[in-house]
Amino acid sequence: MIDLYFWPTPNGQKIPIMLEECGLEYRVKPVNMLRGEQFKPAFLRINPNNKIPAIVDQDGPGGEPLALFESGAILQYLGEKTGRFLPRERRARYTVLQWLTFQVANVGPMFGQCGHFLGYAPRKIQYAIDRYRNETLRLYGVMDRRLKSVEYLAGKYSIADMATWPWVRVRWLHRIDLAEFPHVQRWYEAIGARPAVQRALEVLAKREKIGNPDAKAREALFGRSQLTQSRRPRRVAAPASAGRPKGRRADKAALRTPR
Ligand SMILES: N[C@@H](CCC(=O)N[C@@H](CS)C(=O)NCC(=O)O)C(=O)O
Repeated sequence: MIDLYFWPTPNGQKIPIMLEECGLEYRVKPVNMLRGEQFKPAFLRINPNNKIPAIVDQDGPGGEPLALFESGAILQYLGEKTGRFLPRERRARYTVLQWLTFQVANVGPMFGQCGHFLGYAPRKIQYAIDRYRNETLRLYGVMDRRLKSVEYLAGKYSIADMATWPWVRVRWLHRIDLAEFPHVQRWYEAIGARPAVQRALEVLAKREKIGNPDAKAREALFGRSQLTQSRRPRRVAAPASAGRPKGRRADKAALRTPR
């Protein structure tokens, strides 16, 4: 049994897609990040980075439970556990890992910032909007050229597609018109038609809320909660000249990281 720590967002949805594709048994543990549940000590013990998704595989390696965070690591783990959507042959495997890394290192952060400055920032900052929307458009171009010559990002349907697809699904937030990227459109529709993907989208579907955060969500996601978590407040944006603790003080500070 796999416990899925989840909220219905593009990063979250990657994991139920893979779980459904593989027919793995899982139970959903909602982490309402709009209300700050990602800062609960019990969740921080699973993901000290206070983000969904995370899993606990009760039947991990050696029969012991394994807790994992970072969607890319979780997808690889599930691919290895099941032998599906992550080939063993090295050339094919690294092609998948390359496009998976392309998603987690580029698509996620850049589309995310694009959506932030277009749909979440309390004031319009044109430089930031242009910067991240241009990057988003550039990445759509990379995917479109790739998908012109192959059916799926790594050739065959894989965890790289599962990681990328939910981000294309919320393209309205990034003001992307798929008609400009016909190969991405063909790929998007093929994946969206898969029964496992449709089942995955039903997980907590009623709680899905992208864009227009209310004051509580804004505080949980972008406010001081991010710095204080469940611990004592830290000073925000100390000047660089304030210096970092050295020697034993630094060691003690490191030990305060939630575990
Ligand atoms: N690199 C992480 C990103 C995860 C992430 O950004 N999760 C967001 C939701 S899409 C989250 O939990 N945000 C809550 C917060 O930042 O407090 C991954 O791929 O798993």
